[in-house]
Amino acid sequence: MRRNIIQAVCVMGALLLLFAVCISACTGKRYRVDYRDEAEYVIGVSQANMREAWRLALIQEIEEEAAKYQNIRIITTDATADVEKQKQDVEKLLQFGIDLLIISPCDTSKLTEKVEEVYQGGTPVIVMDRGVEGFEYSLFIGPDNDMIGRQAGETVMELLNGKAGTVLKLCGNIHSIQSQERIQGFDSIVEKEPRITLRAQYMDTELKDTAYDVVTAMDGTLEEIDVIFASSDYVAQGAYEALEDMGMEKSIKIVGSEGFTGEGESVDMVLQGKIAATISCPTGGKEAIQYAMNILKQENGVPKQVILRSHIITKENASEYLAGQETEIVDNGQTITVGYSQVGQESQWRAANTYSIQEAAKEFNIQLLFDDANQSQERQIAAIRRFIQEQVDVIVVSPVIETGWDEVLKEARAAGIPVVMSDRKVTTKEKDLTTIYIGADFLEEGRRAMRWICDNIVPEGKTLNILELKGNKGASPTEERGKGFAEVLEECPGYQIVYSEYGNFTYEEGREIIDVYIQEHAWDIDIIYSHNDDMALGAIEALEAHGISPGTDVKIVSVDATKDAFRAMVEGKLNCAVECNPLLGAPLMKAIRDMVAGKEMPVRIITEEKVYDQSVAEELMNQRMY
Ligand code: GZL
Repeated sequence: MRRNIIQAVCVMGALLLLFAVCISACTGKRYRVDYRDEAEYVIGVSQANMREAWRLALIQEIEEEAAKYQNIRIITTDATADVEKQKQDVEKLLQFGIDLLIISPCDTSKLTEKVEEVYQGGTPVIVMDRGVEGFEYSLFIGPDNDMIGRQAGETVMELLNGKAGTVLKLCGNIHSIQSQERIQGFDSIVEKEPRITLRAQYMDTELKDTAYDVVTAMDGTLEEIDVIFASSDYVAQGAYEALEDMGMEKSIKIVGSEGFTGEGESVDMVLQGKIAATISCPTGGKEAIQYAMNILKQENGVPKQVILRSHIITKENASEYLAGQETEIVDNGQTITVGYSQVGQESQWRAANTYSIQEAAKEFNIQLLFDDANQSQERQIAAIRRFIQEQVDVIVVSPVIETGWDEVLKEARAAGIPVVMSDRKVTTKEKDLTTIYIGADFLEEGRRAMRWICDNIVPEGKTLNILELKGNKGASPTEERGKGFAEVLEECPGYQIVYSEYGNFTYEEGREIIDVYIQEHAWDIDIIYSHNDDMALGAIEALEAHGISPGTDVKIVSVDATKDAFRAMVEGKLNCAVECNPLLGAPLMKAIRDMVAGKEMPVRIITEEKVYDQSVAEELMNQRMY
């Protein structure tokens, strides 16, 4: 009897499976039962190659973090450094029915189209380490390779201690964007010192054996070398072993990069005095899974880019660095007190930004001491000093201008209070006076404005005159939107900026600049580029007062993309709005809670932004959140 039941169940099971396969064959859909099991989410990971130790570390970190979640499954592919294979890997992962793709591209430009296709097809994409061109992805997580190079350069300069010397750059994967950025950052520091002679040995791979062979082959010419900068830790290890076999390990110092921990790895070698230093290059694997879950659960506050922090690891701080890697992240939900110094109330963007911060503070259990500086740096500095006296847990500043903050930031550091930069950046003489920057990529916003002009306003037989309405002098959005715009302008013949004036991001001053221009010149402007909507809207009022039709007689491109800008586009008075997202509250407060809980902060978190024009304004206007 029992046997008959078992047989019947087997037959039923086989029929069911056959039925499922038929369904799958008929509908063309892979039946997920074989890949999903009980997982709620399947995450595909396309790795460029699994032969580089850093890439293996990335996969390991992803898998370790994913193991903390019961409801996700990871499927990993190895492109073996082959672009075409990586494209096939991505296709295969999609056929498995993945819910999100994490990809570390073999090659930035050659994988851009495939990443765009997946993202635009509706599958969220997290790009890691090597980027892709443009912004058609959900999130980028990676190190700042230029910063890693600069930190290595600073370390080499300290090792030479102001003396003349010869430095050998021993670099692999020279065609990879990260090697190029690291070398660019390194050279930018070392080339400042004329007494340093730079030599270079470039290799096709970053394997230890390759480095060993290259350095060994240099025997006889190594005598003049004082320091070797190795573009990865395994190159550093290969160089060290070669020098050791030639009895030269004491006469030549080595600086590596990647900062692997574990027995015999680079941090261990630093502790043993084998290499002088290494620069950490975090993989971001843990962050990738954490953000993937935010994306899959459609939580708000997911940024566009997370740039990870790298550290200079020497014998003096290596033990502290290792201890920091083991820090347990504990957020016991306690109320955190934050002193926030806001620029002022100069624009609608600012009003939305302030509202977003105040609302998010409530959501994240943050007690907010909020000061509005009315665009006065002096008042911001006074507010920061008040926050220090009140011993807040964290200080946040949206600085009205970039410079003049060193002294008060040193006071905050002396008081042990971390300072977060929100919305705008500062430039300080001393390093590490601030923790993380959360905001926009102003350079890219400027580029996007001019790219839209180049694509949509075609010079017909004459050079088009541009009038630029600038924000307040010295503010990072003003300087960088101007710089980004000028970069693309250089690539686009047929346009010229004929007038450029500071309008301090206000409606009134935007209007006033146009009034003054019209009084002093015959109207000869074809395009107005405004650093924000408020100045653009003031300019529109002035143009209409003088009988000039905004949006037709003169095209107008603005930055921010507030609801009033959408309204002006619907009315045909504004032609393009480049988005600058003011809703920084959620990512800011999430970062503050993570920082207080002991999590290492990225260097910067960049928000998601798009470009809008009249073709989409009516459809999207009512969806705008600010
Ligand atoms: C940009 C922000 C700028 C806005 C303006 O992040 O600092 O300041 O573009 C605002 O609208 O006044």
